[in-house]
Amino acid sequence: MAGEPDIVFYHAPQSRSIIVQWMLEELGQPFRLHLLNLKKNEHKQPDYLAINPMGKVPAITHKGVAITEAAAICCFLADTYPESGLAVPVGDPRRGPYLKWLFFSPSCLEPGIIDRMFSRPDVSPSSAGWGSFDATLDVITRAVAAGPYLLGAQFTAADVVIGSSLIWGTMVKVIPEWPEIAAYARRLQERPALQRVYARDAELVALQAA
Ligand SMILES: N[C@@H](CCC(=O)N[C@@H](CS)C(=O)NCC(=O)O)C(=O)O
Repeated sequence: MAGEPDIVFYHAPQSRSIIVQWMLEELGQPFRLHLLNLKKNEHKQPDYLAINPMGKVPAITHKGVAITEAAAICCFLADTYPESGLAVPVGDPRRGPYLKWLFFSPSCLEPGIIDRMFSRPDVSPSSAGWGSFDATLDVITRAVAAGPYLLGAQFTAADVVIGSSLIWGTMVKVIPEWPEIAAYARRLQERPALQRVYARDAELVALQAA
């Protein structure tokens, strides 16, 4: 009988943890799903706070070690399972740009989206690490214009991370439908793994509502 998988995934449907759900689906490694109901505050209970003291999803444990922050989890999984082809390995000249994109989403793209979503006034572009929302989008637009993916022909964990923020930002109508970004998002949404994730997440929403 198979034992506990190495990966346990702490997930709440319709949340940022869909980033890791997508990553896991692309990865194809077995994992145990631990569902959290945000409406019931299950993510603020002591047993989960021991895994993520921020009381946020996503989180995973890998062989019992807790890892949080969506981009870090995706980076970790891609490196830990190199046979998936989702990482750019150390030593490859594209490793630096790959890491840049992994960090760019939580440090530049997301803060810009949140600013716009909550109509926060722009702070000084030279003080804000993300410069401005428009500058961030412009950089991404130029990167995906050549495509098909951020690193060219290879789909990587960086596409999961940046792509998730772009798709979410477009859904909440913060990201404008610029043709390059819309085409990139469409390419990502055509991936069978992401389509399976959408279907599965809808089932999980229904399960939690029941
Ligand atoms: N920086 C975190 C953000 C995680 C995050 O904000 N998750 C939201 C879900 S979209 C959450 O757990 N919210 C519930 C809460 O804070 O109570 C990451 O990238 O993983």
